[in-house]
Amino acid sequence: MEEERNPGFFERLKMGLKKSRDGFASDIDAVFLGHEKINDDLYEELEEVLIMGDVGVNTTEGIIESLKKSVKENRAKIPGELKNLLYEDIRNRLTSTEDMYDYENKKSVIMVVGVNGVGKTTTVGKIAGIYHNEHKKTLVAACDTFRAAANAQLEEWAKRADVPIISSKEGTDPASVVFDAVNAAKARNVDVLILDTAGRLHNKKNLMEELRKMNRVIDREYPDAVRETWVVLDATTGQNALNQAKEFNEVTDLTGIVLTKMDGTAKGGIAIAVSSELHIPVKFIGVGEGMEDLQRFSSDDFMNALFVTDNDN
Ligand SMILES: Nc1nc2c(ncn2[C@@H]2O[C@H](COP(=O)(O)OP(=O)(O)O)[C@@H](O)[C@H]2O)c(=O)[nH]1
Ligand SMILES: [Mg+2]
Repeated sequence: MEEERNPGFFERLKMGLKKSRDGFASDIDAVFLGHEKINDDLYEELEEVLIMGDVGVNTTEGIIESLKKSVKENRAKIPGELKNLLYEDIRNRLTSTEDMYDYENKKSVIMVVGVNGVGKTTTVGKIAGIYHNEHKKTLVAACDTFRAAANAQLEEWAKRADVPIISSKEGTDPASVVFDAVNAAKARNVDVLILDTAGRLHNKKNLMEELRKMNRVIDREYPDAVRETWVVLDATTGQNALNQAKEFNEVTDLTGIVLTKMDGTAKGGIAIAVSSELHIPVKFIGVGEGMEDLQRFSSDDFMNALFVTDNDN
């Protein structure tokens, strides 16, 4: 994986996170620069900046509390030390697990869920492109049969990614598209099958039924496949994104998060909030509309791309 990483990769991430660097990250930096001592005033300002930056009240409180403890343990005296403790704390909250990409070495089915407009179809297309470039046999399926345009949009992406697609007609039962897709995947010895779905959270019961039905078809038709279910979250919607993830997690077992439109927010803290509160790893991060603007998530790269370090000044 590492050797296939293109050299512009980190630069692209950094560019995509520019708004958050100039906003959220430099606001944090300013708090530390504005104080000579670690005191209540500093903690209060930091708390405010974290909450304003979409880290959310719960996670922010957790961070402040753990910082106060670390400061005691480490006998930290100056704001610079506290800043390093903060970065360390944030890094630890970015959930990543050793096995989070294990499915890539097996036959897998990735179901992509999320509410309308968050970037599901785009994400399916981009991920298909990534896997195709990595020489994995990839298939996508248009299980969003709610809107006629959804199928056409995915066809466009499939063409761009140079992967085959199982198309569908508006109004078809999504479970029957799943049925066709998993059987095609088995017959063609596909490595990764990616399912685009319709997001209609306003009717939770319907959605739950629909997801359950699709899951049942995969369980029955393709029991050997490794199953992944990812919720796509639009970073520009802030705390709403967190609530959406929670709701989807109630109706299906999420194994991953895709955070899109990070390029469109100045509040990069949402990545910290979702990771810290849901304990589900962010697997991919979207920083633009193009094919190349989706990457596997690395907490180290994310930290380095987002936060202002002394070398930057
Ligand atoms: N700026 C930006 N736009 C994105 C990103 N991901 C998706 N989009 C845009 O979001 C819009 C909705 O995407 P779509 O895939 O149709 O969402 P869906 O309704 O969830 O399938 C499209 O205009 C995409 O180009 C991203 O990472 N950055
Ligand atoms: Mg769509």
